[in-house]
Amino acid sequence: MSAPTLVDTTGLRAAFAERLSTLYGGEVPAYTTLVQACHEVNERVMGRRGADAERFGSIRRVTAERHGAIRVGSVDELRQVSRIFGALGMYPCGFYDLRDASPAPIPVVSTAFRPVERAELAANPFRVFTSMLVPEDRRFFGPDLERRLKNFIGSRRLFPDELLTLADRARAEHGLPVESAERFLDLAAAAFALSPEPVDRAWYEELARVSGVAADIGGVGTTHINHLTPRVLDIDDLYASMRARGIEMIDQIQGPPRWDGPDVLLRQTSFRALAEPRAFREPDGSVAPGTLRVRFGEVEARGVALTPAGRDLYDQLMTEVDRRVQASSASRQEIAQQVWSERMPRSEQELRTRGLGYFTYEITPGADVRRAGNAASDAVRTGDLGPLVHAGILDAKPIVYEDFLPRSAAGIFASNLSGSGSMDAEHGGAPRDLAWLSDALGVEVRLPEQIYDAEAQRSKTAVLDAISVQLGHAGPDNRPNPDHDRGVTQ
Ligand code: OOG
Ligand code: NI
Repeated sequence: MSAPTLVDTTGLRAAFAERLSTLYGGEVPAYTTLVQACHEVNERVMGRRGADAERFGSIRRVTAERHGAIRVGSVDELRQVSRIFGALGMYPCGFYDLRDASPAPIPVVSTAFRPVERAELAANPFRVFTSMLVPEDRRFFGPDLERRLKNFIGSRRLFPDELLTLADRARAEHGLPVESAERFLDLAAAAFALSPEPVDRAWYEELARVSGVAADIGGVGTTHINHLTPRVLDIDDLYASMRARGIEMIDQIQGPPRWDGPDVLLRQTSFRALAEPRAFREPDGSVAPGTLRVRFGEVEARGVALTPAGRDLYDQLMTEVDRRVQASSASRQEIAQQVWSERMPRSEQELRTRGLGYFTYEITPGADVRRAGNAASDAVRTGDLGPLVHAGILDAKPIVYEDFLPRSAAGIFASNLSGSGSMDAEHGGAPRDLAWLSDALGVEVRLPEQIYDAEAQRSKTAVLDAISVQLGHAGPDNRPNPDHDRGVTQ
């Protein structure tokens, strides 16, 4: 007797990422060009750098890796999103407030749904940057518009009940039987497709005067995936390849500059999608054709996750770049390279020893811990792995950054807005933070740095245990100790 085959959580996530990729490629042809260009660049980098190219994730992972972005209108809608992504093993991580972002304030707060465990990330790291409108924020919306927005959003249904029920079942059972899985994936992908429903022109335009993002969220009856981002191993090469293919990219790569030191955090760039045909309902009730530009293309390269101290340094350097850009005629890229070469650690090793980046550790294959002399027992005693890494006994591997950067996100939003919108800074905004979001969602929103830190700590404990075992079981003056199965910690 065999049980019906279950598609487990990881399988559902991988299948969903693939479906969205097919869907988006059908809707936005430039996306397919982008994915093709990424494959070519990744192959070139693999050819050039070999195993080292996989330092931040296997080529299998990187090839399948995507992040998407969606936008919703209320806490209720976000809770439903959380149920659907929960079924895919994706949990809210991080809090991004884009309401006072530059170059353009956006009336949303955001989180990212993603896998958390290293093994899950390695199997498929699909993540979705998810933004929620804040109609209560008086800097953007007056009381009357807030009320009408809430009515509109409150009366729509983004996700059918059947989808939500299947999602709940998948979460409870850690997967779904094949047939239900197919149904779930069909419904989930359909919920993020662009709707053919006519857009109410007057309503859409009223919201667009406040913010293009408010119109995209609250001006239509559905949500949609607005970009799907592949990962690339050399974003400068990719940028040039896309231009050579005739696709107009935004004028720069966001995040850290290209330089000859370690890659940190996240570098992203994007292209503006062409206007897509949409039907509009005119004030007289007639339906007329028109266009909207709501979907675009983005690509990213990822580097080492930074500790809070590393992140502070990164933020300081970005501020310094801004300052010098104001006062100089050199390009932002040149200035950023200069600032980086003055103040950013030149090597991963230095990032680690200065406590600026997160790393995991393993015993270097073939290394003999017992030959490390006192360094090994000292490490067990003090917890300081530095000397063992230095001696080549341990290998320190960077933890890849799995999250987003608020400033880059704001730049991505802004580069795809037609109008600049309007905000009245005289009014108070509605306070929102990570704790507020956790509360509203009824699910803990994790702090990314805590996830990285826990992983680094776990790895450190595991490697110290392994060293203890090797010293304890094979050390020259080790005597069997029946009370102590590891033998060395005293
Ligand atoms: C999200 C923009 C942010 C990123 O990669 O930083 C983002 C949006 O446009 O909805 O996806
Ligand atoms: Ni993005």
